[in-house]
Amino acid sequence: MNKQQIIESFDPSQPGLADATIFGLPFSADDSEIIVIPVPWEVTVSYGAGASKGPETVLEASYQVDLNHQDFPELWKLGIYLDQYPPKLKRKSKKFKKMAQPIIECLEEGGDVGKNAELRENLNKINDACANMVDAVKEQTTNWLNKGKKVVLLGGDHSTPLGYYQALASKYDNFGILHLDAHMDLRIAYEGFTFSHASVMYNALQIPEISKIVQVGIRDFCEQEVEVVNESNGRVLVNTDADLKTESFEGKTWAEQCDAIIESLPQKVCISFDIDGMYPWYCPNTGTPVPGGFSFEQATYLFNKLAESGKEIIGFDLVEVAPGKDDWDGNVGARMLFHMCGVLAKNNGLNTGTKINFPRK
Ligand SMILES: [Mn+2]
Repeated sequence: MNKQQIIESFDPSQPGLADATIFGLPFSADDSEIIVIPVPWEVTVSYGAGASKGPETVLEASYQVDLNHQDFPELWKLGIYLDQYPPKLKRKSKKFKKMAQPIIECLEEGGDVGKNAELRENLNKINDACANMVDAVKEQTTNWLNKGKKVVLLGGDHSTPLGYYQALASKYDNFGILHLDAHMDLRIAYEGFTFSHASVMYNALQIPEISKIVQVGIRDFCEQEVEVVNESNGRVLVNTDADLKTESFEGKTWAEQCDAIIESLPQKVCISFDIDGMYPWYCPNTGTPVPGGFSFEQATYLFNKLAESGKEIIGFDLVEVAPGKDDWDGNVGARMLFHMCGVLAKNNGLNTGTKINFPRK
């Protein structure tokens, strides 16, 4: 069957087919405009665990997402395809995470990893393994970009999109990152791990094509991160949750705040969404939850506004979704992923359909 025939024979009102790809869609990679690269990785995670299961949690919940999205009712027809894991990544994540735990424990007990030959050697091995993960993600992203696909990344912890940014940087010579997160992730080699989840935006700053990082929702940072911001000469802009809330308590609307955030971004934008940027009740099982945050609808409103602003969205990542006893975290992640795919597609001129408007009076 060609793609049109597949679309005509598919009933989007039925729950997705179990053997289908993400969101129960019936398309192959070739027939899909959007490719989702899943990266089941969480080697340098110290506190809560589970982000390596993010992709499977989101996939399981995705079958329950209604395809008839109010803003993007025809998005599903474009095709969203969940790619394979980068080779051997899941197994390696387990192996090197185990190796990392004694190093993290040593530091937590005030020890010096440099004085322990075994730990020192293991730290080097872990940094090499993380560098390989970054390379594998870069290669997989580049392959799909070269085939003309829109590519998005689904983590994994927040260390996973660095190779994705590198791939975007070989295609676009100037872009910004709209970074939604409770954390700045600007630590330099956190706990000795060059590619720590807490260092991803510091590492992104080493990519010269990334001209700006605009952070939103920040409510946890260390002294070193403040220094990195101050020494960035305006390359890192920070909208802390406290500053945004104070302005809103004093009458500034979210619409006005979104306009200011969008205005501060360069023409081309990649979104990096750490799910813990939202209120913790949307992501109770994420690794490092922090009180405060923004709502699901505030995030989607910001993305819709960005899509309509005249800026060009070149990609996005969604990271740090982790499973709990029920499928709530996956449900939120899957719905956010679907919405962000709609924003990306619409902004790139693909046909996502006409917004459904209902009679209200
Ligand atoms: Mn975070």
